[in-house]
Amino acid sequence: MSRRKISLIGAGNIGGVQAQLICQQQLADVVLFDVVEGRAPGKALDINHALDAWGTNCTVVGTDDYKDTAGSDLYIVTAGLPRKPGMSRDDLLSTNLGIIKQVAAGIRDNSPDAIVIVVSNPLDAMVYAMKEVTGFPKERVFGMAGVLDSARFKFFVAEALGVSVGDVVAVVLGGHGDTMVPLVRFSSVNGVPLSQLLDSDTIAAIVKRVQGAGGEIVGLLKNGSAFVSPAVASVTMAESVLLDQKRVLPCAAYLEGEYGASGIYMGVPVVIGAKGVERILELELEADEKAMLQDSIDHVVKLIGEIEI
Ligand code: TXD
Repeated sequence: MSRRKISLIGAGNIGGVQAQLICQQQLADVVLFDVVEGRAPGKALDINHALDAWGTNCTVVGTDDYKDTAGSDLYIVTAGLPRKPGMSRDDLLSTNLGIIKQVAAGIRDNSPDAIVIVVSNPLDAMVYAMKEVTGFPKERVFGMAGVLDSARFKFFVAEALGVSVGDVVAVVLGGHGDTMVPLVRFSSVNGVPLSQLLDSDTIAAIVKRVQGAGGEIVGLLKNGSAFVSPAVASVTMAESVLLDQKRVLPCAAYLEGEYGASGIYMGVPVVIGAKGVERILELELEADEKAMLQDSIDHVVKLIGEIEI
């Protein structure tokens, strides 16, 4: 029985950390792909020289040829430009759409049965384009955003309360952008509602910081965006697929009526297993939560409407 195979399309800041994490966790052999000459092979060699210390036999191959990705069980796609200070994720649409179309064709033509996790921004639109160009069923194409956004929410709550982040439950719905919806009512510290632990102003400030956390990091780094936490979040999703863990995670999934939306990708709670998105969980929302989510749906509909496949 051979080891599983994950191909990482994009060997930039996030791709390099993803390859490292997958090897360290002995999840699969890795093919690291990039169009910049030498970038993938160079990072592959560097990571392979750490395998001994990690006690793993998973290896990394670097390439710029999609044929080397053939037969992959899973792809994680970070190909595309990151934001610069002052840019919104949506500003990346036209450039990254062209890249994603190219990537989708490479995946479709070499691994027609693969599962694809998209990371590239603007996330909800890029996942949509990936599904449209590959022609893969909706359960096999989904996006990473909510796992990162909820991790940010958890951290800010833990920091405010001086508690372990592992004891915080935080839920974020909606598009991966300023209209994302941190659901305070569904968030807690070991079942204790946030409203019993933090005053409303502090909660409101945390919600706002979660929505702007990506931009906060872009502003600090000046050249590039968050990359360790997105790598960890996407590899967490990959692990749930490869080990069939049935994790309940917030992911950008294709909606066909759920949450009152159809024909778009958006962040919702899903069950992730060997088949990909195996189930979408519908939460009962109150009027104010529904209104916030509708704003997010409207924004994603508008963004996807700008896509020409
Ligand atoms: O939560 C989320 N989904 C976001 C996603 C969190 C953080 C970053 N987000 C987005 O991921 C970000 O806005 C970018 O669109 C992607 C990748 O971010 P990263 O920080 O890894 O960008 P880099 O370091 O520029 O790496 C991108 C790589 C780079 O090496 C390019 O040469 C390569 O993508 N690239 C390509 N690879 C394959 N095929 C094509 N056509 C291609 N074009 C560029």
